Amino acid sequence: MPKRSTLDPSGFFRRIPLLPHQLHDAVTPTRDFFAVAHLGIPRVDAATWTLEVAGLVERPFTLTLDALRALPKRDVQSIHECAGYPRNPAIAARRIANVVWSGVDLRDLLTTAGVKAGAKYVWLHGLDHGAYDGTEVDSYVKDMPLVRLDDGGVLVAYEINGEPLPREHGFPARLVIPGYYGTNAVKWLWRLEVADQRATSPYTTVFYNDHLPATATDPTPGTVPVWEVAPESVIVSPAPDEIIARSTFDMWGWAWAAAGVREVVVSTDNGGTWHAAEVEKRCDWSWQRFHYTARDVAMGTTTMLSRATDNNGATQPLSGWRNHMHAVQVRISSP
Ligand SMILES: Nc1nc2c(c(=O)[nH]1)N[C@H]1C(S)=C(S)[C@@H](COP(=O)(O)O)O[C@H]1N2
Ligand SMILES: [Mo]
Repeated sequence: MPKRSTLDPSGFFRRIPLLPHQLHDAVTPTRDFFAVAHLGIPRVDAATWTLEVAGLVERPFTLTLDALRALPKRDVQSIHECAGYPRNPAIAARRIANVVWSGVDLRDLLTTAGVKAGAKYVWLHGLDHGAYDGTEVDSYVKDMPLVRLDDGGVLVAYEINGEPLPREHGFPARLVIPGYYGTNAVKWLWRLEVADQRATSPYTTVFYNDHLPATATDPTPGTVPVWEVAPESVIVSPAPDEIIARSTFDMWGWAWAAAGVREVVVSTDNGGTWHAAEVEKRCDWSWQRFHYTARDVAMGTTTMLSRATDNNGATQPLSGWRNHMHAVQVRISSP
């Protein structure tokens, strides 16, 4: 274990995200980026910080920050989305941003270390410690299946939007797994541990596990880790409670999914009828802009909805899950 870090502040920390109608920028400025920390914000001295690569590897090693920065650098644009409440997946928190991360490809580090046969996961250890929801830990620990490395883009990131990571976002380095929920993007990273089984931390066994619905044949189907981001979309314009003095207007927003979005449909009559929106291509794991010109919308109060479908055919439910549809109520008035 490293020397125990000082937390400043200690305890649960968050910065409120932009609301959907405030997400004007394709790349979220760092000052507008939401923040979540369960245990506090460690003070980390860049001069003494090191990253260990250990566990089921042939050649364990330790890197200083200078040594990490000297390795080949990669940029990846990706959505970054909080999975919401660790024990309640039914709430759509919509803490979402889209940023450019820079750092070292985890594949390169693990190739240098030489992964041993039988290894299946990498455990990601953060320097923060303490109690959350009555559970005490020495380190915030998450895990990732090694097969995720085949899709590329997994970084030990030390920059966001071209600047060093701010303290609250994980200085000096964090793991970024594009397409995975933010909870897996371990900040203040100090150890990567290759293993043949899932991590035993409360953050991988209790929190951030979805309970599968019981079926007639399987009354206790168990849980699935909160890893890949499910398809989701938000309406940026119009804004909630906007008064629109015309029957034809533009509707646009962002759609995203780990697998990429293949279709977005929108409704201007609370789900009565649906229309295909135009969807832009994605860049790396970014969100994708969608756009629709609404025509001849009846006067009065109405609810707009958007629904994304990903490249695997998965789509958004109307309610009751973290990725349920975003609804925006507006009023169409006479010009
Ligand atoms: N070490 C550590 N990493 C962490 C967390 C944490 O509490 N400790 N919170 C996770 C959660 S739930 C989210 S949503 C993201 C938030 O990242 P951000 O604060 O940079 O937006 O960090 C993740 N990584
Ligand atoms: Mo989160």
